[in-house]
Amino acid sequence: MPNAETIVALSTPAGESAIALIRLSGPDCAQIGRAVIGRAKPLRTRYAHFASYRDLNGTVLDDCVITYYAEGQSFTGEAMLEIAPHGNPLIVQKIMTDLLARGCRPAEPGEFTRTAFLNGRMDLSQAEAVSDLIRARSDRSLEAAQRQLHGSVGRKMSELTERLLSVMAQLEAYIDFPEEDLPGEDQAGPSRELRRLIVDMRELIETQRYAALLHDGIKTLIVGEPNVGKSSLINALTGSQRSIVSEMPGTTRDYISAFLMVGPWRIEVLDTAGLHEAGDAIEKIGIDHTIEQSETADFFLLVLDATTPSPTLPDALLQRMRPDNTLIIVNKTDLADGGAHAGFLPEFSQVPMSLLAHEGLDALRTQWLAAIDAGLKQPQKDGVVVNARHAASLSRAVEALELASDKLLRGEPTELVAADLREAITFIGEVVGRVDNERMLDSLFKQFCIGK
Ligand SMILES: Nc1nc2c(ncn2[C@@H]2O[C@H](COP(=O)(O)OP(=O)(O)OP(=O)(O)O)[C@@H](O)[C@H]2O)c(=O)[nH]1
Ligand SMILES: [Mg+2]
Repeated sequence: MPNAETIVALSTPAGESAIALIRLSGPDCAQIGRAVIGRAKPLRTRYAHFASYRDLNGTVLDDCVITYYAEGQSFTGEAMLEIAPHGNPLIVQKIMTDLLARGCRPAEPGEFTRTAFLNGRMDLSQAEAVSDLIRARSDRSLEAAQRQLHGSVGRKMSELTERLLSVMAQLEAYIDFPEEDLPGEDQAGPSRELRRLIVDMRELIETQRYAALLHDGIKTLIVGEPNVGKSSLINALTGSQRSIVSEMPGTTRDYISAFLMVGPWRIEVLDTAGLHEAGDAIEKIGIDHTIEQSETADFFLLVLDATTPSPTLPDALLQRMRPDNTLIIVNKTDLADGGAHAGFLPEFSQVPMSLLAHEGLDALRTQWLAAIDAGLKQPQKDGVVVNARHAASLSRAVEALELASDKLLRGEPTELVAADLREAITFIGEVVGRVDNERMLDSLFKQFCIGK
């Protein structure tokens, strides 16, 4: 559904910059482009015109580069205009005011991408990838967004749809030919393929967890008894004085969080209050917070003090720590060799460290990266990762397939099985936007930035 109006937005951040980019999309682009640079001839498509921008009063606002994209040759599929003046907020504001006076309407967040989707320039998963790409903060999430932008999710949905259609075609054979004409084992084919599809789709749904980790970062909790060096560790990892360090046990009362990179991964690391049984009321609240945070943590760094005996940890915390999601850091090796902890949680890896002497951080990073890589093996061979919206649609598709599979086993009429399969195909279609649901599109594109 093409825009009747021409929309306009500043696509670069507000503020001073070398240049700014103002984008327009819609039917008036060709006419506005010519008018603002006073050109009699039509604008050349995909050509950078360097000219003075004049407002409706004929005042020169700035020298700009103006690029025109003819309908069908642009991001949105409509005629588009990109105006690049100097990045002065005052100039930008004057140009925006002039463009509104010329009849443009301010674009809604994500409206350019939404128009591109509605004009069939991309499927819905690719439109979402545009937003993911802009927000990606780690190499891994960039890679995932780029793959999705290039259609990885769409291709996967086509593959699943093709497989379902082929099962349907086999079933149609039953509808067309009475059962006695077909050998009995033929029914086993569609049934087997259905089970395989269910397994494959469940695996795909599982990758949602991975997508959330890419997006939000791997949540890592630094835990341990008071005074072992937890705050010193978060400071060393982030290269800042994020958390107060002191020789007084119980310095950190509540958790403090920071972001950092470990190899290609984005990590949210949280320093927490020291764990010990006989604390004061405030410390107890801090410890409760730590336990609460542990419920959603993906990884733990358990810090021990080489000079003190091994700790007794709260059960609620211990239950969440496994050898594959926890590294033990034996700190203060400048004071003692840490051998006292050798038998403590023997399946867990230990990294000796002296934060005072700046020793052990590299080894920690190496082991940490290896542990994350091992724990987060690329979920799918083809690297396809789905988001929460995709997973919800796929789950409903799986439910429909399970119904179909049960009906098939019970020997119910093939027409009923086919109806479930068609429903599953509709749900798979939702992932790439073969849906007629304005509300869903509204909520999805609202999360975009303006000008995208
Ligand atoms: N000798 C030595 N002292 C250290 C080392 N790392 C930290 N410390 C000291 O240990 C004390 C406690 O450090 P913090 O980082 O505040 O410990 P914490 O675990 O955050 O303590 P709480 O917030 O009280 O739970 C400080 O005096 C640090 O300077 C180390 O590797 N060697
Ligand atoms: Mg602390």
